[in-house]
Amino acid sequence: MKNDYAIADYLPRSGFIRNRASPSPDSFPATMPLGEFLFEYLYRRGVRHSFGIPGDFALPTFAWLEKSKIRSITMTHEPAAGFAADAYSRINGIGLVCVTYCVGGLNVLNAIAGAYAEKSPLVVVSGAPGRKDREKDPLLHHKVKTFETQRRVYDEVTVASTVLLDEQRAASEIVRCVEACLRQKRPVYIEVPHDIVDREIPVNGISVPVPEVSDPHTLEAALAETLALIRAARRPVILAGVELARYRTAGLVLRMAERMNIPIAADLLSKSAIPENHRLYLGVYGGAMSSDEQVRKYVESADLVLMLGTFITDMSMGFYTAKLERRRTILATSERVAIQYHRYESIQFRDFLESLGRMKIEPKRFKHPNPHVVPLPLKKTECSDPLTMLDVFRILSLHLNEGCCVIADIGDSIFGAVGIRSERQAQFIAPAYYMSMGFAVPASIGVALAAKKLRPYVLVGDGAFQMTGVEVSTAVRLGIKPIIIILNNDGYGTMRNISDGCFNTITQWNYRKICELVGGGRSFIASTKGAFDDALSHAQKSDRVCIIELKIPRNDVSDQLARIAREVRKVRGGKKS
Ligand SMILES: Cc1ncc(C[n+]2csc(CCOP(=O)(O)OP(=O)(O)O)c2C)c(N)n1
Ligand SMILES: [Mg+2]
Repeated sequence: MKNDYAIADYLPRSGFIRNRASPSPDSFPATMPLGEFLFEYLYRRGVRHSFGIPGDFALPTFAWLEKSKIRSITMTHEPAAGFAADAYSRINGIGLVCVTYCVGGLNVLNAIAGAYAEKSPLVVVSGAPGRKDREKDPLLHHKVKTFETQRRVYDEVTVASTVLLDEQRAASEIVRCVEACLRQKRPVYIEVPHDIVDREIPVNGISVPVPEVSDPHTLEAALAETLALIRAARRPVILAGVELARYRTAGLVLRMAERMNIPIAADLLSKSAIPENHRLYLGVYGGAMSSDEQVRKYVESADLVLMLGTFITDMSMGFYTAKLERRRTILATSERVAIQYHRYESIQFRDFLESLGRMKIEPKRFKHPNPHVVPLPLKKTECSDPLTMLDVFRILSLHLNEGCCVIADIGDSIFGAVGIRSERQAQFIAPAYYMSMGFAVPASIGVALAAKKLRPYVLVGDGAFQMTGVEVSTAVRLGIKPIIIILNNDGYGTMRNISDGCFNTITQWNYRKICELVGGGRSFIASTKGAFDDALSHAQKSDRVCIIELKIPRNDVSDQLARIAREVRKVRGGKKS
């Protein structure tokens, strides 16, 4: 069997949904100061927190932010602000980053690129030189090539951008960008010149763009074809994608699956979009990166795979090891509906899912292939055994419940996390497609602020921790209490398993001193299974930031990483350590 999906072919472009009601234009006064309107509009569209760092060009904008109902969170470094806002957006539905011109805006760019790639709806507001400053094109601090440079760079990582140089159009430009962000679930860029932000701008007459609708004939034809395929299928499976989380349609798909009795697998990016303790849930599918062989076999032997909101990426498909033939798949995303070898355009994702949910279909026969998926409890006799990667995820799974959100960084933290499976429904967030290191510690701040009931559980390698780990200081200052688990395997373990060299060596930090450095939190260190289990129990009872350093043997890796590294070596070459 072959995999005939061309990955680039299925990367989503853009899409529209019906959103919660947009604010009525009449509910604003006729004119408002630009800064006041900007943050009031963002507040009304759901933003409650902003992440960033000010600078002189941005100070007037930050002054309006401070006067608004949005809480401003100052982070230690712009990349961290971007990661925090990205995680916040994934949970809250929209997020905000506020930075200064170029030194801040370009510093946060990598995080915004990740948000674009993984469809996270966040708004970037950047302070900027004033309209007057730009006359005669002087050399002003922070300018790179032209005054347009930052905006042009941002055009590559956003779905809408604007520089608010014209007071008459400023309000409608703000509305256009914010609405594009909400509809397309991707970042937008708003540049605010410092000498315009205090000006009174006309606000009456702003119009909110009308949502696109499905073409009824195309929708009907696609549904008829889908219906016929589902009816004929004896062993269908749903591959639930991340767009179900972004477009808040997971419940819709779950009810449909229940009525039709069709099992569901997730991929690494969408893990936890469907409750993992649901009777129809199989596990994570991703070719060689699947959570177990049973899931892989089930999905690859299904006669129909309904891929709903799924991103088909190299990593989520286990580095070209997934076997999904287009002949037996239906792919529905916010971009298009593709059935077997042909595509339907002009269909709204939600319309397709809602109509599909109304279809009358006899429930399928389904026997769960793997009923004993929850992790084995820790036996007293094994407590003094050295900790292995396999046990890290098993022991963590035993402690998770509905109040936990696991955030995995890049490295074996994310590959091994495929195997996390709890009896109770924990949440999971990871940059599983764009794969930027440094995401998880700052993201825990975004998660904690977006959902007060969720306690973040960060899984981070020693390398990734050294990139953004000092952000624990912000968590301490805000009284947020993530549990940060540092998987210390003495360097870049993932890279070592693909190709080793001195470039994979990093400095050994004394991670226990971090709490002292940032003035708060509790630290633990564990090298046995029992010590990790104890540390987790203590951390769960603690109301402080907790940092647990795990001493992982240098050459120990999760099964998933071992398999993926083997595949990458096959394609790219390289010598394992
Ligand atoms: C920002 C960024 N830089 C570099 C990489 C490439 N990269 C992927 S994994 C990795 C090593 C991660 O090391 P660590 O955090 O210690 O985790 P481990 O692999 O040891 O589990 C590197 C350098 C990346 N994904 N992101
Ligand atoms: Mg490491």
